[in-house]
Amino acid sequence: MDTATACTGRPLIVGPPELKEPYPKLVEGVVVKGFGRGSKELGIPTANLPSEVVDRDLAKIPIGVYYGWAQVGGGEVYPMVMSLGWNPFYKNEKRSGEVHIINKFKDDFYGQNMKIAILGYIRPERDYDSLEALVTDINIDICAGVESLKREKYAEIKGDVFFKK
Ligand code: ADP
Ligand code: RBF
Ligand code: MG
Repeated sequence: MDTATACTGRPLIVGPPELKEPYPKLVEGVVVKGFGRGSKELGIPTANLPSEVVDRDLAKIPIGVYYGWAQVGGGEVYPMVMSLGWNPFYKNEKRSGEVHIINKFKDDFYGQNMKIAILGYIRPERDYDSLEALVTDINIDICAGVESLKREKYAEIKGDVFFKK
């Protein structure tokens, strides 16, 4: 889908004007295999966090869709959108945390350490009548994430020591 079509229908600047509790939420973990449902084939691969990390570090964060920064293996820091929840469309039985990094990678990076800074909330999780409707909404999330991250207060966090350690 082209960006002009994807980026309509919902507000694109989301999240609070100031960063406050619980943001920035800094979390890291090794990228694990997910459900293998072909997110990659849809053009939206999601790097899944280990369930221990989701259960320990993301227990208090409400389920939903978020935006922030992500870094793999100490490399560059990119924009990301994350789904935290039960994926009602697939009726998962476990809460998962999956991160779509807004960058084209040459190779997979399973087993590598991923650091994320969660910076704001986009929307609640939803159920959908079709896979197409889910993908359309995720593409709007990507636009909203990119647009929202352009605000100045987020640039600082991109350069935070968290990503330099
Ligand atoms: P799985 O069900 O195993 O999570 P996916 O289809 O969601 O499979 O693909 C996720 C994998 O794709 C990630 O673990 C990572 O190795 C790779 N990948 C490549 N590009 C990206 C990207 N931009 N964002 C997230 N993961 C990516
Ligand atoms: N799954 C859902 O069931 N409901 C959602 O609202 C939902 N939102 C998502 C938002 C983003 C930004 C991402 C990356 C994933 C989302 N998912 C959601 C998870 C999706 O079902 C999962 O990544 C599938 O593997 C896509 O095929
Ligand atoms: Mg995945």
